[in-house]
Amino acid sequence: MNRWLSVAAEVAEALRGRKPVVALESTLISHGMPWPENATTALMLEQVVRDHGAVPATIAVMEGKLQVGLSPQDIERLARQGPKAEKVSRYNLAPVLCTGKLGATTVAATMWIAAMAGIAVFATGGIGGVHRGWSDTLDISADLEELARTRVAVVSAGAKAILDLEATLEYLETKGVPVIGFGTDQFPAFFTASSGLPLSLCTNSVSELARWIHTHWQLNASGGVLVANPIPQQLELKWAEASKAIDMALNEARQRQVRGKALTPFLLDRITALTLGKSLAANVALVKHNARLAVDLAKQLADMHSH
Ligand code: PSU
Ligand code: MN
Repeated sequence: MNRWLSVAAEVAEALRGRKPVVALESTLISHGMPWPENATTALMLEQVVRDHGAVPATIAVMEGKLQVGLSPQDIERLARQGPKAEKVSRYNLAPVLCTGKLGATTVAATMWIAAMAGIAVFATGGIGGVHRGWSDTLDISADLEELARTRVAVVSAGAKAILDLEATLEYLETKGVPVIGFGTDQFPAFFTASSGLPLSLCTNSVSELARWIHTHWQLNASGGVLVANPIPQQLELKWAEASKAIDMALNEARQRQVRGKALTPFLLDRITALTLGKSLAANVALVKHNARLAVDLAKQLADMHSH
């Protein structure tokens, strides 16, 4: 095994026995949510995965290792450090590892590490994507390139609604990434169940979902699959409220010249304040919902591999 990889005993045992494992990311903890909701959410996600019969593997960079499977103490440390932890993507993973800093992994870095460890399913909130105004800034999340290159199924509530969702879908199509709506034929918009953008791939069945993913990989395709699982309707934000808060937050970011890796955390934080915490509650609910689906998907894929 890779000398940089440190896999928790429980996770290693599950992988050896071809039992279902679900990877979870850590940027969501340190940069995506405030203390203490970030800690309670991260611990709750692990519990949801366990309760439904899979092993959780939260991933981060710690003590000069790619740590796959964290202790509750590790999770609390990441949550308390918050934005002081490095936000790690593909471009800075090696340097952060070498300097021994605490690193919170984005979707991109988490996918990469999960693939190294042999984990096929990963649950997050919403992936990064093509930012609005991309033609001036060229700000396109490395999450999309990672989906193009790394064989992991990412269960998400779509891409974050702060983005240019139409351009994000176009980019994924160009890169050959299947985007599969689960229980919907529209691309979800993170805080809300639908963006109004149609998806041509959709299914209501986890076994069909697993079959499509398995077959995609059997064709020797490189790259991941994006599962788009909408937030349950009773928990979603109202579109008008969400889009108003997003527009206000985007304006503030422009005025204060917040750019690059700071942009997504800034917007999420401002939207939480502007919606009086409602967007945070929706974010917690949607990741939990994704973790639940990821367990079922991991079980199906594990079954297919053991036959
Ligand atoms: N999903 C959430 N909250 C988050 C993220 C995802 O519900 O904070 C994080 C993921 O780690 C994702 C990152 O990779 O936001 C995107 O950052 P950027 O736009 O800078 O690539
Ligand atoms: Mn960016």
